[in-house]
Amino acid sequence: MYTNKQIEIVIASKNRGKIKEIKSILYNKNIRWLTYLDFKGWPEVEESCNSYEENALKKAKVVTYFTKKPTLAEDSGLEIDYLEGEPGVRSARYAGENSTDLENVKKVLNQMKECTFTERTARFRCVAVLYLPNDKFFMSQGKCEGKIDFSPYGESGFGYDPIFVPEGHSHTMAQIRIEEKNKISHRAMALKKLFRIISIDIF
Ligand code: ITT
Repeated sequence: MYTNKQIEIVIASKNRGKIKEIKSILYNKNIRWLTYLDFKGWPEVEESCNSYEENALKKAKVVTYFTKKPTLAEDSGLEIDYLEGEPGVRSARYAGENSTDLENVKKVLNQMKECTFTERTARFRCVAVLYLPNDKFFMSQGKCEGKIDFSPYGESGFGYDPIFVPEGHSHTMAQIRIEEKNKISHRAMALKKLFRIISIDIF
């Protein structure tokens, strides 16, 4: 049911690139987004699971229990065929705990020195979860196919965007505007699906 009241949803992420994209993909005047900046004592969630589903669910549940509010979390990663699916769920920490985006990108390029153009296929995956304080939750997935470039290009986005060329494009994700990325990204696919499923329940 539609009401004029704004609902508050917490984004369970400390990744500023992700937070910016989530707010932009799900822009809706009926939603007031809250983040870790709005709370004291935000819990650290160890992403120890081996699947995007388990990690996303864990982040969403821990933060819902902490904030007592509906919470949106997502777990995402880059899967490179030449690297047998790596970095996958370890994408954020591929070059080590607390590694920077640049260090992760360098490690990927280093591992792919011998890889030919045709073998450079990859995809971003995202699993998104909305968890409610009554323990009901909704989950959805999205992916975006593409190729790994030979060098980094572009300044926008975050993570592996400078080396990921989406299928049908000639530029990396970091060379296109956020509005363009949000039409094709794994995150946009997962979040739009999720909000189609839940809009009836929460509005
Ligand atoms: P939170 O857990 O706090 O949300 P995180 O960065 O640790 O932040 P993940 O564990 O889901 O999030 O790791 C996702 C990583 O995958 C992210 O750090 C990037 O390295 C990569 N990644 C995911 N989506 C991406 C995108 O749209 N563009 C570039 N890299 C992306």
